[in-house]
Amino acid sequence: MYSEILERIRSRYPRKGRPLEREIARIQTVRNIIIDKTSFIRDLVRLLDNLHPFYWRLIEIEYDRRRIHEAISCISKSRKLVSSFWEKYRILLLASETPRELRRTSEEARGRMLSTIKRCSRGLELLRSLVVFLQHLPSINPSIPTIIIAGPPSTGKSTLVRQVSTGKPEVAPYPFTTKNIHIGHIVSGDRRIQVIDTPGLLDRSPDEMNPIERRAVAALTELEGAILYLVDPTPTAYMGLDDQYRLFIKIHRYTRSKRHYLGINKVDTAPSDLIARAEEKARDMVERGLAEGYYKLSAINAGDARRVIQDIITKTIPPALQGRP
Ligand SMILES: Nc1nc2c(ncn2[C@@H]2O[C@H](COP(=O)(O)OP(=O)(O)O)[C@@H](O)[C@H]2O)c(=O)[nH]1
Ligand SMILES: [Mg+2]
Repeated sequence: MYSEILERIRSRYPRKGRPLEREIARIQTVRNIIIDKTSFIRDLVRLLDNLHPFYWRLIEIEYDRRRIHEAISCISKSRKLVSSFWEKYRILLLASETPRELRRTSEEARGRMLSTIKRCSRGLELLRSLVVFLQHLPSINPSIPTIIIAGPPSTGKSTLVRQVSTGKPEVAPYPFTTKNIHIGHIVSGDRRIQVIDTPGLLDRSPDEMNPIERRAVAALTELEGAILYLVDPTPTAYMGLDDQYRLFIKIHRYTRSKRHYLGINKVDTAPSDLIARAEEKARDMVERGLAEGYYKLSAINAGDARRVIQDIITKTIPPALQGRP
């Protein structure tokens, strides 16, 4: 970034004209290029000032928040200094009495401008990479209520998200992980809700995740809304029922700040005795304070899926937030 500034200065450097005008043009060129190349930080500061904790948590997976603030402060100060050097040295150039003094003053001005920005060169690199990172964030809108669907593989999470979404769910890479986030949007009148599925994350135990994945899970808990954990009561399931509830307890441990609901899925095909067993365990979770409640549903049935999501919204999201994008 600093080398880009030098490169740009070299290519734009005024070499013609009478000595006084030329030297003034030279320091002005240096000033303009530095200001121009660092102007992105004004938008960045505005953005960071209003950034939702969800995105801050994602940023903090890879970046040190203190370093970001130090870099911003370094660059803001340099910008002010460079502008004040420009004001001051322009007057000194005008007052120079000999060509030698003119040249020396101009050199000094350029040297001081460049060295103030050079001191921030690492910060500049950092912020530039942060800007690129911010441009590639998943299109989750943290100010819209979000229901996160969790549960072991094959319990019907993707089916549920598809069923309740208005339109096709979006798939976005989840930063710093090899995983994707699937975002379903529900638009009902003027209300908007997001339903998300995180394959490879909330379908397995956080105990077995790497630190980055665990922090990616933690970031999700900043979103307003609740977690719906699906279980499949049938013995053909990927996991036995006991293991499915054990996994729920583990996921709960890492997402404690959220409200949790259980969804006993596939009631259209599951034998009634197994549904009853799943229900018994769900009641146990509610009694232990791990879940707010449970539903029996069939995610392949759109009406059923919507009813469950709607009920969770009504129960967990304050009316003031419902449908205020
Ligand atoms: N019978 C029945 N099958 C379902 C239901 N929901 C999902 N499935 C099926 O279960 C399988 C796994 O579903 P999927 O949504 O991919 O599960 P995920 O791995 O949790 O995302 C698919 O074959 C679905 O069609 C349901 O309510 N009833
Ligand atoms: Mg899936």
